[in-house]
Amino acid sequence: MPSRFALTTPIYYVNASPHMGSAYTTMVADAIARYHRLRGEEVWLVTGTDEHGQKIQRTAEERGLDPQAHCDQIAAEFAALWGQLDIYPDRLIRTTDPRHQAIVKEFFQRVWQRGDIYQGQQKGWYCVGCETFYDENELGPQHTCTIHLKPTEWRDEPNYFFRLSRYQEKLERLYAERSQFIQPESRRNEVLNFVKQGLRDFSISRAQVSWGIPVPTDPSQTIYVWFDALLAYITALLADGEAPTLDNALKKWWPINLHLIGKDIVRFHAIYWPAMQMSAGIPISQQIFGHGFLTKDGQKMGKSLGNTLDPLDLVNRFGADAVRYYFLKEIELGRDGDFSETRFKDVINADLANDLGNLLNRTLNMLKKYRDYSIPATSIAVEHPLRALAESLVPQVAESYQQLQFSQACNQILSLVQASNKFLDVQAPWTRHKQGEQAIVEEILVAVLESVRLAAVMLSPLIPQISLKILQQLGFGYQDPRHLHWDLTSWGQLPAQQIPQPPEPVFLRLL
Ligand code: ME8
Repeated sequence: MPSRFALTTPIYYVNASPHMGSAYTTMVADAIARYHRLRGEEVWLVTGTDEHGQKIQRTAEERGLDPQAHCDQIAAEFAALWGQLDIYPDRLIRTTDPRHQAIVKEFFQRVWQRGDIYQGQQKGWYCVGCETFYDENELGPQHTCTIHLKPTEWRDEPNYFFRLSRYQEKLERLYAERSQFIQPESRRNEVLNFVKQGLRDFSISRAQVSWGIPVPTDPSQTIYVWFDALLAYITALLADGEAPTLDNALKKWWPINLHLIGKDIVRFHAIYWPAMQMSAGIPISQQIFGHGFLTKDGQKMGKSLGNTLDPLDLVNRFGADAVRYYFLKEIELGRDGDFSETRFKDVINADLANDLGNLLNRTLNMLKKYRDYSIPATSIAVEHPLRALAESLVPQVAESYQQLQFSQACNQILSLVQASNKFLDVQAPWTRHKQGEQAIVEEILVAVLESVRLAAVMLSPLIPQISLKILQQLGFGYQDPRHLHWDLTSWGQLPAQQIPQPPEPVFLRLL
């Protein structure tokens, strides 16, 4: 049976249309999902929308819309964006899905029966943008939220609380036993420091928010949007038509292998969420990776600040593969990164149009000129420099993907492409052809085309359509990148006599 890999993006708030920040996490998640599929694993990629709570209620009110109608509209925009970016989630979960309500209620009951929920009085500063209470010392001047740069609101109301404090030791043990649980290391250290200061119980209900799931034991309150949203990771595992029970949801894909999130929500995922799982008596998710921010002028790009970059605009102008490639290669996962259109065009033109696209194009043109345009029956010796390089790179690229080091994977794959270009320049098959060295010319062309083939397969999690085009030009009949397999990265699978398609640039230079 193939091994399984389940991963999630955050469940995005529908307070505004999706932007490049939301697209970023989902593109990364899609690349991870595609890599695992390429390895032959069964994959379940979850994304979705977080539709309850005060922030959404207020946004709908401001727009003069019924909250559900508002949510339907924005959720549809998210779904459409994923298609535009060539991202195909296995489940788009919406927290207003009635099946989700059933899962939340059952989970709440379990935690209630554990004795981990009690009634108390919540006093504190609340940021509606973050849907979070903050301590005074975490706020800016005049009690402003440092993320949203807006005033927080004072709250003093009866709420239900979750006994997080009870899980302090168990959480510390979890972090100690599973050193890879929170990644990257810097985020792990932040969490350890935070937990060391002592965990306090947190309120999991709201008295004045009507747009939410009612507390099963007290319908005058609704469940806190974060408690609700985290559980969407469970609801999203239900098969179509399956009854919404925890047992059903957890039986195939649990525990989730990876929660990919931005660094802004690490605390919820690395502290609250495992404690909730412990309380409900279910195994803990395997890993949480908190990536960095896309910034504009040094500030987090976001819906609330309105300093966003529109992913649809980029896709319409440059195509999905270029957008995916830029963000995956140029921002080392875990670090912040800025977007500049000049840099974007430079990277895409250098890597995709010049290095990769041009290599294929010039080699196929030579094949056309110097042969009858079929792949020569030439086997390439193990010690051939391109073969030796490719064979040493393939496992390194696999390791980079495994470690979520996409930037490094791109550089490794490109080094094969660049070496191939250089090889052509130095070997000058055009001169050798003139000198009648036909066998050598054929060997050069086959070695280069084989390298391009390998590069295309290895790049397919990042630029699936360009990879497919390259392989089709080489004469392969694949119709979908999902038909590829990592086994295709072993050298020597370009069939002799195969007829490539007419050479045509796979990627045109951006102007
Ligand atoms: O927090 N750079 O939803 P959200 C990179 N509903 N990533 C960014 C980004 C930026 N500038 N801006 C946003 C929520 N993101 C909750 C999640 S999960 C159970 C509930 C990405 O719509 C990043 O992944 O505010 C961040 O964590 C996520 O969008 C927050 O999305």
